[in-house]
Amino acid sequence: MSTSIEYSENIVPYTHAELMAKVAAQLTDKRYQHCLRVEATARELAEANGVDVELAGIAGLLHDYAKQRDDQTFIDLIKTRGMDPALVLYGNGVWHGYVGAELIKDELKIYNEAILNAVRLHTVGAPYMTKLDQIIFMADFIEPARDFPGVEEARQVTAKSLADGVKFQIQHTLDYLVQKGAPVYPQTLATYNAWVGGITPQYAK
Ligand code: DGI
Ligand code: FE
Ligand code: FE
Repeated sequence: MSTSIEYSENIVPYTHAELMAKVAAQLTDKRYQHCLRVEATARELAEANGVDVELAGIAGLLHDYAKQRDDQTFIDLIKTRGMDPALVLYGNGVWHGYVGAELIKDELKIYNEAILNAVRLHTVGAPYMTKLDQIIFMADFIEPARDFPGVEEARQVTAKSLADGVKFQIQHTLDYLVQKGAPVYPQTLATYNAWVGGITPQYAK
């Protein structure tokens, strides 16, 4: 149970209970419960893939910390922090990871770049992703309450190979965006090109 987790690595200046309360305060109960499931799934994937379990759990718990901020908060941060100006053209789906990491630094005083990067990349991925990045990306996609056609296959593929899970997800996401006629953030396409299209060698690693 996530409520019985005790931190021992001093990765963040909080107890697990304190960090849960900080996340809960920013989100509806529904989305907070999703974060707890992503935390638990991330810990399992970390255990299975030789990644620090405490680190993965923290990143999982925090991944949607900024999801419910208003658009103007994100737009202001994109402008004042010198982020990719093209980001303003997209929406919350792309912003809450990339720009959300800034709010985790500002408000929670968490500066661990492994955690921040996993949060930044959790929606759109990247051509190169650390194992932790891959774990948060996948935990968000396959946590137990996810229910979409293909999720069971995604779980099975990911259990066999984290990298194959990433490949599966980015292909699924790009397909979904194209079907909807939704705009595709260039990095989402770069992730697809790297992991599915074989344009960069990362997938072979
Ligand atoms: O935050 P969650 O709902 O738990 O999940 P998420 O962060 O993976 O996804 C947020 C949404 O972002 C999801 O509906 C897919 C969408 N998305 C991913 N890549 C892109 C995108 N939306 C647009 N418009 N463009 C993208 O490149
Ligand atoms: Fe998200
Ligand atoms: Fe999420």
